[in-house]
Amino acid sequence: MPVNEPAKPVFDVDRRKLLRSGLSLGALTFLTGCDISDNDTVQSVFAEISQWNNLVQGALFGGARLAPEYPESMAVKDFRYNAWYHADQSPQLSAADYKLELAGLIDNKKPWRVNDLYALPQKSQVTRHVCVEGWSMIGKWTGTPLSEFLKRVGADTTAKYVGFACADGYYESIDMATALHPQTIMAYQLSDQILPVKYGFPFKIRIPTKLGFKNPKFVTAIYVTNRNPGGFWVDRGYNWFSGI
Ligand SMILES: Nc1nc2c(c(=O)[nH]1)N[C@H]1C(S)=C(S)[C@@H](COP(=O)(O)O)O[C@H]1N2
Ligand SMILES: [Mo]
Repeated sequence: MPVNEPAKPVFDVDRRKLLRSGLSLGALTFLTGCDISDNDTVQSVFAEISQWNNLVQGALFGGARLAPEYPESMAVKDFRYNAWYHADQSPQLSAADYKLELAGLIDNKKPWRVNDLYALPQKSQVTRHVCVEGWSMIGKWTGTPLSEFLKRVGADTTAKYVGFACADGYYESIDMATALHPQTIMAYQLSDQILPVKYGFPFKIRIPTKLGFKNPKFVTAIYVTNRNPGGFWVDRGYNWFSGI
């Protein structure tokens, strides 16, 4: 669906990370000897820091750490919506026509229909969604562990990345450890209701160990690859790993 190109958030986002890591812009100028008023140079330095963050975060968080889960009473019913466009512009996928496409290092690439997905084993979890824009909210999501699905379709789980394409042009990717993490689910329901359109019908990938933007909605394709596919916001400057 055609949507407006969002502004590039590179500078702000990475500057915040930089400040959190205890380095000032002045110290950075000193260390790198580069002119920080030159935007290209600034962005390439931030890109290097972001790459370093991927490595450090991968080492710190690994694949095993569990996100906190909360009592059901803490789950917010009227969940906040977010995307770069208004909710009523959300892609409306029809359950009858929908097909989840599979690609890359997967043995059985037969597309999946909604009913077949919804018939898979499911679990519920109450976790906190944290958006990089500065809000967070606890919700209850229900669906199939992505690891279970990847096993069923014969995905090569020794590959490095799992990528997702979405009906609104959004895309994301995660490391295999996160894809196989027990709390990473294909979420069909929010607050015990089939996912309403704006929240990503027919499903979103819910990853409570990652920032909100790494939780793609309206997923239309899943692929397994050894080449990092990047992501919609990642390619606009956010850090790829973005663990929480
Ligand atoms: N397809 C798609 N997925 C997306 C987004 C989007 O714009 N399109 N936005 C991301 C961001 S930044 C957030 S915070 C969450 C918001 O999910 P929600 O609308 O269920 O709260 O979806 C993420 N997944
Ligand atoms: Mo977000």
